[in-house]
Amino acid sequence: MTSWETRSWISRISAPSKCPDAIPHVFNLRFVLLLWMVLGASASLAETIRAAERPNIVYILCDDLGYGDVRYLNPQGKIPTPHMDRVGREGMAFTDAHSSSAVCTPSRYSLLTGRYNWRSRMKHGVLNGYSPRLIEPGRATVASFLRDHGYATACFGKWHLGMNWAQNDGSAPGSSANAKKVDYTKPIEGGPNAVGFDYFFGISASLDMAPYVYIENDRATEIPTVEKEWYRKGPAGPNFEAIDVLPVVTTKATDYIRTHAAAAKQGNPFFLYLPLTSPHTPILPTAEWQGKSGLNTYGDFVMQTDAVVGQVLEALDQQGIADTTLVIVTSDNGCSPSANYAELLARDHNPSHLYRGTKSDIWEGGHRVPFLVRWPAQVKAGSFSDQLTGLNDFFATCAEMLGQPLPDTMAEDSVSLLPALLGRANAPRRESLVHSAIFGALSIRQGMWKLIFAADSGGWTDPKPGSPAAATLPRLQLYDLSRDIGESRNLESEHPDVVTKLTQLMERTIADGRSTPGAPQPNTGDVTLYSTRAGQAVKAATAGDVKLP
Ligand SMILES: [Ca+2]
Repeated sequence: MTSWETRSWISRISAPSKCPDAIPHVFNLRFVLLLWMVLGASASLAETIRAAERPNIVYILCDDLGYGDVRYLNPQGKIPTPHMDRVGREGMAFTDAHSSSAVCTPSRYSLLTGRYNWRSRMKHGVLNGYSPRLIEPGRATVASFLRDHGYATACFGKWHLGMNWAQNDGSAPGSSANAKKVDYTKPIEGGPNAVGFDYFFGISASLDMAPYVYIENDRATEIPTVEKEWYRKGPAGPNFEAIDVLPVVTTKATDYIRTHAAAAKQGNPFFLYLPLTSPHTPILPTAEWQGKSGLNTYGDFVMQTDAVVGQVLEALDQQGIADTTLVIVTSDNGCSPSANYAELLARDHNPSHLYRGTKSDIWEGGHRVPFLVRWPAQVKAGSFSDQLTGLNDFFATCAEMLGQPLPDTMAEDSVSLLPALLGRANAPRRESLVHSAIFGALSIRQGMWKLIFAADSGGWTDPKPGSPAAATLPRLQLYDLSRDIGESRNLESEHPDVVTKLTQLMERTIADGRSTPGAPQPNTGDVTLYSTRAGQAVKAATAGDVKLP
């Protein structure tokens, strides 16, 4: 029985109202038998964990780090990444892992909620630094779930999921995205503290988005009295400098490990979510790293990002909690064109590795991400997994790790990776996985088939959505990734049966409001399967959504 099926039955157990009273007797017997089998299967995994103790969890989310930037996954890569390589060497590397979106905000939504981003109100684009909260009030996150089960929870770094800045004209917080109306002296509602984090220190959105101030819990640490510019001009604190953010956040995060290690050893584990601001723009390596890669400033910044991973590992080692801490290192989307691919390719380094496209695109370069998991107490060192997985699977993985059932209203698109991590996966866990691109294009993977509901890249790579070139192409793209990992040969006209089957699967996935077994759930706003949005349309999009540079 797969964990996917396990979850189905556990969900039913947790929601007895979903089991009709009038089910036939024979079904009752089958149900009891299955219940016994499921509880037995589930308990065996949970017991394994209990025997070891619940792990601390450190989730390092790099920003725009490409699959090909990690040397362990791309031996031809030209950027030294010794610390990420160590995580892989001492743990498990996933080679078919995906962010749910090809851009920042939506991927973070899926990571924390276990629900596909396109079910939220955000159908395209990303938030800015003043956008109101995206995670729906009342919705559980993996952080609130872990906190409810005894974890100390903290987030350090780039939030980028919206927060409700107080307005100085008396309007409700979150009712406006107007920077000029923000009252920085007031508490910020709807931020990390509101969705499950005991503690937060970081910035509102990307490091090139105002306001340029640090936020501690629900307060700005200084009033932005000046203007500064990192790609975008905006209100800034006099003491805030973008180049300092990565080192400052790293110090705070490693201090957190040091101050929570003693409690962790006594059975009070922590969840440390560390969404880094790098190697996203502004590409600002500190003096120590400038010129180090011999490639370009992006290469230097990746090296500095890797060193952050090293500092976290070192803190765990020093505190003697490395064995009982689950460390994940991954990225929220593929590498951005801002890295300067031309410069990097000229030096034989391809951040997208074998994959077509970049951040923003529906092709693999947009969303196939490095995904390394180290947990010495449980995960076999030096192991690899080719299981299809998404960052949205983290929530169900934690739930199964704790032996806790997920109600139907939580983590609707999350499938536990625990069997894979424990080396007990003898079959794929996922039936399918949906990807999304910056302008709202969707695609679905099943096995090695990938059907894209768009004619174009869905993002910034040519042919762009709405371009004359895109208008000449078939409306759909179908690729067989087992033979064509570079998505170069569109097979949609040769395999109409596959197109039909995957289209029906996608339609059902949308209509059910979930992709895991359980009671159907509503989407937040209508979902458009065949996106017709082009870049221009996004510029005039809903307030609070902005296009990236
Ligand atoms: Ca990103």
